[in-house]
Amino acid sequence: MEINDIIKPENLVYEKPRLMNENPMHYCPGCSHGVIHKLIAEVIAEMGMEDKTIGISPVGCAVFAYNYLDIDWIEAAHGRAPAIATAVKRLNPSKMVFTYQGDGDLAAIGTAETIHAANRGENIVIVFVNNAIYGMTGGQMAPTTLEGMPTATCPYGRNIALNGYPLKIGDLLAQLEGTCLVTRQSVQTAAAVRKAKKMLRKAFENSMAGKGTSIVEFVSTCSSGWKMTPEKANKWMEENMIPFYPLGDLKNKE
Ligand SMILES: Cc1ncc(C[n+]2csc(CCOP(=O)(O)OP(=O)(O)O)c2C)c(N)n1
Repeated sequence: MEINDIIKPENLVYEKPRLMNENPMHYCPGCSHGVIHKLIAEVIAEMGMEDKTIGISPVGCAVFAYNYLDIDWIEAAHGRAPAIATAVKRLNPSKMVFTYQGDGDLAAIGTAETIHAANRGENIVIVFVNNAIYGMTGGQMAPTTLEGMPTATCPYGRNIALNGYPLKIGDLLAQLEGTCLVTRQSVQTAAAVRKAKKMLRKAFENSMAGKGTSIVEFVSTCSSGWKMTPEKANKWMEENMIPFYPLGDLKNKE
């Protein structure tokens, strides 16, 4: 029997998104970045925007996002992705423009860029991967680190008196007039992945409809930085991260 006799469209239950190339990913086992990349690739292809999408990649573990998704990319300096996305979208209004940022990138060094781009209502999508830690540099405390959560720079856990409160930047962005969609999603189960994809699609559609800034936050794991197995990290995220960063829409303007 030939392979084409087996792989008939009616037998196909899964196909790698066309926009994802064959480059082996550098992400750690259990990392959320790979799944989120896949969802972005699927949504862009389903919208038929393969040749019209420009991604702005961050500094952080996703610095190599441009190696995996075959679309146009620009690499931003740490935290500056929303400022670059602003220029790219204003100069190319027919393009679909998104940033892809970790919590260190978006909610620490890039706080000003993020807040002002969102407040201006730039017609871009901000994909925000919140793993509560600086992943790439070895698991240091981020603004989003939970109270009591140990990291490389607060080994006894985040101490509010010393380090301040974890920053719910999604809630803050939802208060701004310029945002039309702020939603918090995750990718640890099949159901969560499906929901997240739906909201990602809505965000990209909003950007093309000129509705303002859409932010899709992904509450994520970092098994290496958290020093947990992928399975334990997912459980820890469900038990600790999601109660503090509840999933769902923080704002969804029709
Ligand atoms: C201006 C500047 N400051 C600091 C760094 C070092 N640096 C590289 S990645 C990173 C943290 C990234 O963390 P995050 O944005 O949360 O992404 P993750 O790696 O967790 O996906 C830092 C501080 C840098 N590259 N440039």
